[in-house]
Formats: sequence, C-alpha cells, structure tokens
Amino acid sequence: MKKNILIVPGDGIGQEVTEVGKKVLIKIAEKFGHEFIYDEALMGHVAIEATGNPLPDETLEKMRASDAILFGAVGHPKYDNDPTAKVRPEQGLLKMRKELGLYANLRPIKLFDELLGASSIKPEILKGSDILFFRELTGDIYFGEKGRKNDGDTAYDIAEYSRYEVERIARKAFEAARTRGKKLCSVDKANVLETSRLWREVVQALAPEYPDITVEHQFVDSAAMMLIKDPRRFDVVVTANLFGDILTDEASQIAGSMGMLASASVGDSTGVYEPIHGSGHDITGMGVANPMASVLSAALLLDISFGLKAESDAIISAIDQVLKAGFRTRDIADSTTAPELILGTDAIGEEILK
Ligand code: GGG
Repeated sequence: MKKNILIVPGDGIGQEVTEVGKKVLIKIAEKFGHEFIYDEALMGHVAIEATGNPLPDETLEKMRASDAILFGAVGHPKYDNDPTAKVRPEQGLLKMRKELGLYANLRPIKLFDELLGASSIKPEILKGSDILFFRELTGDIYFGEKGRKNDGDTAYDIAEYSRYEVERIARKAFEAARTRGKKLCSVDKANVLETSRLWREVVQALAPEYPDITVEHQFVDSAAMMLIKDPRRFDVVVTANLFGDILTDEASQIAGSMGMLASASVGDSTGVYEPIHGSGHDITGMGVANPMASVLSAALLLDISFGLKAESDAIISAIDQVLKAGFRTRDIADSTTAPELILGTDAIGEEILK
C-alpha cells in the first residue's frame, strides 16, 4: 500500500514522542511491505514563532493533501500565564478540527494488564476495563462566541449544538457500540443545560434505530464519579466537547497514565491521530516522556485510515510485550519496578521497535 503521512510534531514533548511514533510506522512499512511517504509541517507555538500563525496555510494545505496525519501536541506555558495573548497555540488545534471537519474524537481507554498496579485505582475495580469515548470535537463552548463586556469585567463563552451535530456523533457511537459490548452511555448535563437537553433528545430519538444497543443517559458529574468507582460499567461513551475533554483526562488514570492514551479525530476528510496529552513543558527536553500514546496513535492511524488491522495489532502486541518484559517509562513505573527497567523516550521506543 502506498500512502502519504503528514507528521506534525507540534510543541514540547510532542516533538519527542512523535519521533518514536514515526519510527514505528517506518518499521511497519518495512515489515509489511508498504510504501509510506512522509512530509512534516509546523503547528502550535513553533508555528507562531516561525510564521506568527498557529496553523499556517502551508500546514493546512499539506494536511488536506495527505492520507493521514500523525500529530503530537500543542501548547506553551508562556500563553497560559498571559491572559491577554491574542494568538495561542491551541487556536491552531481548534482551527484544524473545524477546517478538516474532524467532528468525532475517538479515545480508547485501553488498560494493559501489566499496568494494573500503575493506577491509583484498586486493581480489583479496574481489571477488565475497556472504554471507548466519542468526544464531539467541533461544537460546544469551544467554538461558540466568546468575549468580554462591561469594560472587560464580565466574560462569556457561548455553548451551542445543532441537532445535526449531535446526530452525526451519536450515530458514530451507536455504530461502534454494535461492534463492541452493545452498550452506549450518553453523558450530558440535561438537568441544567439547554444544549444537553437537545443532546439527550437527539440520542433518545436515534435509539429505536439501534434496538440491539442498551442506551443509558448519565449526568456528567455522576459519570465522573462512576468512572473511578466502577469503570467496568462503561463500554461506549458519547459526550460533548468540553465534557469529553475533561472525562478522558480523568479516564487516563484507568489506563495508568495520560502517556498511554491515543486518539483518532475523524470526520469529513483526512484523519488526525494524536496522544491525548498536551505539550508537557515541565518534562520537555528531559527525554523521559512516554511515547506509547504516540505509538498507539500510529496504530489507530493504520487501522482506521488505512484499514491495516494486522499492522495495527502488531504495534499493540509490541507494546504489550515491552510491558510484559517489565520495561516502563517513569509515569507508569511503580515501587516494584527495578530502576534499570525505567527507560527514557528513545530507549523504550527502541524496545518497541525490537
Ligand atoms: N495532543 C493533544 C493536545 O495537544 N492537547 C492540547 C490542548 O490544548 N487540547 C485541547 C483540546 O484537546 O481541546
């Protein structure tokens, strides 16, 4: 198979982990006889520094022309501490999602058995957890009108959803539930928010089309609690942009670390595959970032965008073997891990390649 893959490392540890993800794709192409052609583009803080724009037109053009995108992360602390900054790295991320029509963000919460002890949640509660989140990605409070009034003393962000936007993400989640445990949990805040009332109305209206799927509705506050108390009750979860952003960071603790969670953003055109973690400036340059989320994102890319399931499974199995051999990055090490088995980004990448 011949495919064009655009590598967009972005900022901070995004650059370090994407390097490993790319090496794994190169290895897969060699092993399975594919021809993957790579190009690279700037986004985020590095793009602002180079061009003044977090998502330069050249990057967007390259994205549209590629068959799939392996992305790292965006962000930089200098913007977090400057509320007056007009241009921010995250604007590039939001614009990319809108421009490419990436409305569905799939976030599998996959717990490798070897990492049962890495979580602060008790193993007997965690064992067997396997959740697939569908986070809506191009609507909600992230994209509504925002601003200041009363001389800057009052701020607002408007949350908006259309019936069409809710229906298309809900359909994707229903379809996915059919291929898994046939359970769908729709998370909203319908007791308070009008957007959530529409959300629930749309999901309820679709349910009769999927009689094989058991649907439940949960308020986001209750879902946040149940994720930690009883994660095995969840199979497929569908939720709005903001709730999904927060709940999946929480759910990363089921998998042991944010460094283990990959994601796929799909919709109208080229898919984007990235770790759910951000740019990790506190550990940038230290060579300790866990690259497994990037490697697992490469696995999702092969499976979802190219239909290469065996190749994708080979990557997951490689990670499984590395973990079984006892190797860890420091985020997933625990008190029982021998110090010589705690590896940095490149060294654990080499073990995965082997
Ligand atoms: N790789 C994910 C990433 O870069 N996250 C940074 C961020 O700002 N995320 C906000 C969001 O995902 O909506």
